[in-house]
Amino acid sequence: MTATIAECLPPRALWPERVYTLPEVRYPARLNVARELLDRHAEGDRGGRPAIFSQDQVLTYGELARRVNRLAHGLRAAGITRGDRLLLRTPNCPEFIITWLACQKLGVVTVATMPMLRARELAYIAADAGATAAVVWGGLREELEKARAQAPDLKQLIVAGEARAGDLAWAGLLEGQPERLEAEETGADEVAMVAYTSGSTGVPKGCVHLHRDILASADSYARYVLTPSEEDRFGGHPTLAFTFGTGGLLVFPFRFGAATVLMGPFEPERMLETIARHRISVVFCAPTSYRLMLRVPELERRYDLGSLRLAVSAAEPLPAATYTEWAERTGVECLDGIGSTEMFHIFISSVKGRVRPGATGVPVTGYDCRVVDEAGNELPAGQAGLLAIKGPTGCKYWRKPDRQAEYVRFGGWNVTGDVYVRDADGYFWYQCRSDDMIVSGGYKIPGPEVEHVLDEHEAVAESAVVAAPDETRGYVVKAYVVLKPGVAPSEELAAELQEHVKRELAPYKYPRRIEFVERLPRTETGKLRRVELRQREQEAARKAGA
Ligand code: 3UK
Repeated sequence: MTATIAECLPPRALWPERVYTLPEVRYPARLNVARELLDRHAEGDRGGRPAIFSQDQVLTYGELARRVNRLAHGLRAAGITRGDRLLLRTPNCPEFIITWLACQKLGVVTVATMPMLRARELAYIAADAGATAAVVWGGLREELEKARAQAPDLKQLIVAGEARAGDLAWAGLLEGQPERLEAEETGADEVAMVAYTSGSTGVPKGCVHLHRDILASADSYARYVLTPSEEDRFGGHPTLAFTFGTGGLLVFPFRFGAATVLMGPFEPERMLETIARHRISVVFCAPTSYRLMLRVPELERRYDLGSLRLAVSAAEPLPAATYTEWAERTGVECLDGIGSTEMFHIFISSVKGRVRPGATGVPVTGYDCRVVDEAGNELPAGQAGLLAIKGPTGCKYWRKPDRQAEYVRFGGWNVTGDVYVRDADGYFWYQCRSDDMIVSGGYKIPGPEVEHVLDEHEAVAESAVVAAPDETRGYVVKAYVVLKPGVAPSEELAAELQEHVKRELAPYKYPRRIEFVERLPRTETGKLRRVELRQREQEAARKAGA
């Protein structure tokens, strides 16, 4: 028996306190996110405006609304109704957006999964979410079909893109269906989606977002930081299944009647070409992607980036050096912002014209952000502590009451697990994840701080710094280093890197151990998986001790 939604939500007493300091986020009790994002823009003359650019296809708001309505009728005819959970597994293509909006119109809860996930991970998510149906892209069906053995509730597979004989085809569901459909009268507090974390710190956790949460992110972050208009075109590479992408490539453009530009997998040249060809004005990328684009020779001469008004960087800190080089070469400001799957999107961001390179930025209008100690007391400027957030969005873990109590603490604050310093001017500076703090011989050393310094060395392409168990010191600082092409690893170079860190930072922070590697482990969303390197070190220590 599939669990009911009410059984999967955390107890109300453990919900974060919701803060509505902005008039824009005080929504009526009846609210349907798809009506707000789509139907408002599809009526009358406005329906002729572009909504989605994908390869050589353009979908107007009017056409998009007709397809969404036809699919919604088709899903209903297939027995899928309000409160059901539908797993969504496609690349970044119009079918994702059409399915997502059709589900929202019906009050069906979407559970989008990253295209790269494998059968075991998909089975976990499908079973945990209680998904009874899935929309899957033909080219991504195999792993989901394997997963079905462990996900008994998953009864219907709807195949989009290339379907085979005998499939319940996505395209078939639209056939002969009416082009109009009134959205369900969903509640503002009704569950719209469950987004799974990438699991960079353990098993994936479902994060619930209500109809109002999704709009609130657009009406705080997007409205005030991106100042969008109907003329904007949003683009970028994050998968639509990641809330960074759901916001940047679906919710934000559609909230403001703008267009979204979808593209295939990220490659630096393809991203630059897409910006130029589709006149993208706001682009969303992870910091690594900006660095890769900057490596494209003569990018400023070869690509016309004149349409670009803003670049957004999230998922990992944007180093000052990347910010500066991007600004100098493209003339466009890159706004760092920290967001999370739990909060739906960005809650601290840099603001155009007031960027401090290296800082994440200032609290997004509508959010209250503090740095606190382990007891929840606010710390003065300059002291490192835990980041605590309150705002119109917040963490509600699906079926994880224990994790919920860890995330929501100190009387309703969201505690993200990040260590931050607030400066005297109110800017927030990222230090590390609380579990990336290396304690060595009694010293506290933020691994990422050492990485930044290593990365400044001319021989280094990138690095990852973690704690390695050590008999004398408890732990020591261990650096995994990827060298630039053409640079050969050697003991001399390792010693030189150690000296470099000692010169730039308090000497106790230098990496006592250095290992040269070809590449670093990353999640699909581009995050460094330090957890994997930590485990490797634990394992090695265990073997050495045995
Ligand atoms: C880290 C950052 C420093 C930080 C995300 C924008 O990354 C997103 O969501 P995830 O759930 O991870 C959340 C964690 O990632 N992080 C994200 N951005 C930054 N650290 N500087 C940054 N700018 O540890 C945070 O707790 O995968 C980002 C929008 C939506 C998202 N889901």
